[in-house]
Amino acid sequence: MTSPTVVACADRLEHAVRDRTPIEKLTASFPDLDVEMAYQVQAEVARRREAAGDPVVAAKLGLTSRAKQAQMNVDEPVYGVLHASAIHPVGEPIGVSDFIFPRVEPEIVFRLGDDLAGPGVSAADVIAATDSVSCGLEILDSRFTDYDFTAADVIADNTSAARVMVGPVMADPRDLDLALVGLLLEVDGEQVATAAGAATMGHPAHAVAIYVNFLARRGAHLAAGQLVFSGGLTKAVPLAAGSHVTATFAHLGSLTVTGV
Ligand code: 0L1
Ligand code: MG
Repeated sequence: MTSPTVVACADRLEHAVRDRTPIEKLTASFPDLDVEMAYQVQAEVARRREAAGDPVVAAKLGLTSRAKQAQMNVDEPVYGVLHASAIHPVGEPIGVSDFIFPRVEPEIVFRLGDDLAGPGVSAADVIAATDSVSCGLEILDSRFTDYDFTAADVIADNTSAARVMVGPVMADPRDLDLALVGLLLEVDGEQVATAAGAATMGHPAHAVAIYVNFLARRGAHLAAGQLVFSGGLTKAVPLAAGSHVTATFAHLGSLTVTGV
């Protein structure tokens, strides 16, 4: 049976998304909410969305770079899921009023060709199981007042997942050193950050391997065909109406999101 705390937290998060209104962080009302229970809350909200016809189609890693960990004051990676409704068409603007605190971050996206199951998965195993890699943008949205949370809060909140975009270039990861793939992030033509793939735990495939081994401890795995967002390479930048955020990657092309 799902615990009353998990149900109550899932209810609050669902209402926050529906009403586009921030809520007090869950740990303020439920001080016993730990990381383990937070993943149960995340799974409960995902289960409800799937039951409503919105399947999980991708996985996401969060807080895999020091830039992101420092920005959010949480020093461990966190994991979430992406539903079909989260995949946003490239070139279509994002209505910022659909969200509470929309922010954007650049990521490297893996498209799996084979199932990936731990334990003992290495970065080389991840590369071997990957069909292609692309550039991506994640549009985050925290459901918590002042975008302030603990690790347990943000895990329960499905790691602030809101929307994602995937670039059209599909590169073979065997042809690239993903650790050295460079990235330039611009807001309205102004450079705001630079990074390389190594920002995500030394190598994006290493970050994915750690995630797959985490899943194995929970009796889960990644399936062929899934997309995996490997985590923001830079800190996230706010998305304002009328502004354009562009990420340009070496070898993987570029993506722009426009706020309206
Ligand atoms: O994708 C992420 O890094 C999500 C975890 C951090 C939460 C956030 O920045 O909203
Ligand atoms: Mg992210």
